[in-house]
Amino acid sequence: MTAGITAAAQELLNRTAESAQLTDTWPDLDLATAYAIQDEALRLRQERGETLIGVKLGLTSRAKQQRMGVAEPLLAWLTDAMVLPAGAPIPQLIHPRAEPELVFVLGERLSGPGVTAATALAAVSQVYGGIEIIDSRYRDYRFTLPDVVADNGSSALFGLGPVGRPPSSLDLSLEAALVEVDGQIVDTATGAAVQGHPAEALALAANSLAARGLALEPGWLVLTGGMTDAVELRPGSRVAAHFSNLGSVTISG
Ligand code: OOG
Ligand code: MG
Repeated sequence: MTAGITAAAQELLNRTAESAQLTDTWPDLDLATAYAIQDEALRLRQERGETLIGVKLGLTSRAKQQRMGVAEPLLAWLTDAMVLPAGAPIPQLIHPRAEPELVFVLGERLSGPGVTAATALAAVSQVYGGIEIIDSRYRDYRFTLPDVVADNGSSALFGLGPVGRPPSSLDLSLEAALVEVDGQIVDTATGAAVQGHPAEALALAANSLAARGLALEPGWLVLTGGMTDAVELRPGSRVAAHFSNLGSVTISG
C-alpha cells in the first residue's frame, strides 16, 4: 500500500501530458488513500525545495461541481512554486483552465472541529481576488473524487489581485467577479456561489483538516474555490477576473 502511494504520487507529479485516471488501474482507491497520495506528493515537493504556503478548496460552487460531475468539495496543498507573480508568463502546461476565486490570508491559526463561518472569518487578516490556473493530469479533465484528490486538486498556479482588504470591510457573499476572455465577459458570479459564503468554505477547510489531525496556520493562504466554471486558457488568449472591490487579475495564455 505504502509503495503504491509513493509510486502514484511520484507518477502524477512527474506527468507532463494528460494520461489515465488512477482509478482505471486502482479501482478501489478510497478517499483516505487519495489524501495520503496528496500528502506524499507534498512531501516530494518539499524535498525538492518547495515550501508549504496554504491550502486550496475545490468544487465548492455548484458551477464547478456540475461541470466536473463531482458533488463534494476537496482540499489540496499550495506551495510557493504555484504562485504566479503579476505579469509573469505562464510556463508550458498540459491543458490549463482559469477560474476566479476569493483568497484568504490567515492572521491566526484556525483549528477545527466545530469551526463556524463566523469564527473562520475572525481568523482572516486579508481577502484578495485571484485567478487559479488548474491543469488536471487526467485526460479531458475526467476524474472521480479520489482521482482528483490524489492529483492535488488539479492545482498548477495561481495569481493574486492587487487589493487586499480586511474581510470585515466587505460583504463577501456579494463580492462579484466578472470573467473576461479576450475582451468578452463570459461568466459572472458573487461570493455566495462558494458554499453560500466563502467563509463557509474556510470553515470546511479547518474542519476537514482537523479530521486529519491538522490545522490552518497563521500566514497561510486559502483559495476558497472557483466561483464560476473554469475557462480554457488558450495560447495567445487573455483571461481576466474583475472583482467589485478587489481589483482585477489578468493571465495571458
Ligand atoms: C478540480 C479542481 C477544482 C475549484 O476551484 O473548484 C478547483 C478541477 O476542476 O479540475 O480548483
Ligand atoms: Mg480552484
